[in-house]
Amino acid sequence: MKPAPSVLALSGGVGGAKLALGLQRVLPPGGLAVLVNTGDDFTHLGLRICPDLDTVLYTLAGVVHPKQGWGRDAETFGFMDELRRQGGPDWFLLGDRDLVLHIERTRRLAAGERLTQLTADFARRFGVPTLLLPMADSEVATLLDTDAGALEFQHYFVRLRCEPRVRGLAFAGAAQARPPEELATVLRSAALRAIIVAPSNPFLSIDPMLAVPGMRAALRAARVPVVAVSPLIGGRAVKGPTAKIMGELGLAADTASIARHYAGLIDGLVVDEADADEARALGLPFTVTRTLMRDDADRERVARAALHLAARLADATSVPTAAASTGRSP
Ligand code: FO1
Repeated sequence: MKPAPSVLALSGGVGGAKLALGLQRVLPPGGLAVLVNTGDDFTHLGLRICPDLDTVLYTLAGVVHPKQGWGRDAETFGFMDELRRQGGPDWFLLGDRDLVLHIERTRRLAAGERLTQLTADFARRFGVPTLLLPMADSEVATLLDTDAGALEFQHYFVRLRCEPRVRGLAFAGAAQARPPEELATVLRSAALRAIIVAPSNPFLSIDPMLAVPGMRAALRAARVPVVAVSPLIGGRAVKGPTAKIMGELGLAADTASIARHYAGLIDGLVVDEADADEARALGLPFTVTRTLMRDDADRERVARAALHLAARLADATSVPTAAASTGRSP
């Protein structure tokens, strides 16, 4: 039998997946569960597409496109070429191998399977030892209120390349959504030692999860340290529109804004060396490392930094954990 996960990570797409891979590499097989944003999901060409789930899956399976950070490596685009020839919508790239997951997911959902179940089966078939959990089985859609009108996430992100100015965000369907029962099992388990919020976009990737009723309370009720890895390095996002959106929402793109955004959820923050001075002024436990994750050594280093901070916090509050009694990281 697989061991119960000792760590739960919250992740969006590319950046979060890198930390998830670091965590998977430093923990024993089965030691990690990843709760994944599904607010980016949409139905396109009749197919149910779950980009963040697939990005995390491909990354943990070692088959992600190394440069893009999403989609498959060694991909071909025969389908897209033919779709273009037929005048179909070609703004969202679907590789031939990648297409199989969308087709299978759509078929299995229509047959009545839950997203959580079929995602776990995909992970098993890819040989991924980590438990992948969508934030909800029902559909939730991140909608952006922008100067170009109301936009579904992928239209804003891919079709319009994040160019419109964002005025606000909404998560359609979130109020009716519920965290999957499989998440409750992880959170109630005595094996759980830490919850790590990956350096994903707090507004686009983490907030949709926290918008699911009961999610925030369930995470806190686990009574383990919650540690976030800041998505900013010296006021800039490694990839994606985090800093741009923060500016558009009237927030300074700095560590203090990230800490304030996660207030009430997190107990500690991992920041980049460039942000060490800023972090010192926060009054929040923190640790410093280089948070840019270019290779596996980087991913493991950031993963270990987050786990060590969580273990330190568990010691400090004398939450009885194995880490506290043995001095090991979770
Ligand atoms: N991102 C792009 O920038 N362009 C694309 O055409 C694109 C297609 C795509 C297809 C499948 C998939 O799983 C992801 C895809 N992504 C694409 C990435 C995706 O839009 C974003 O990484 C996430 O939604 C943001 O986390």
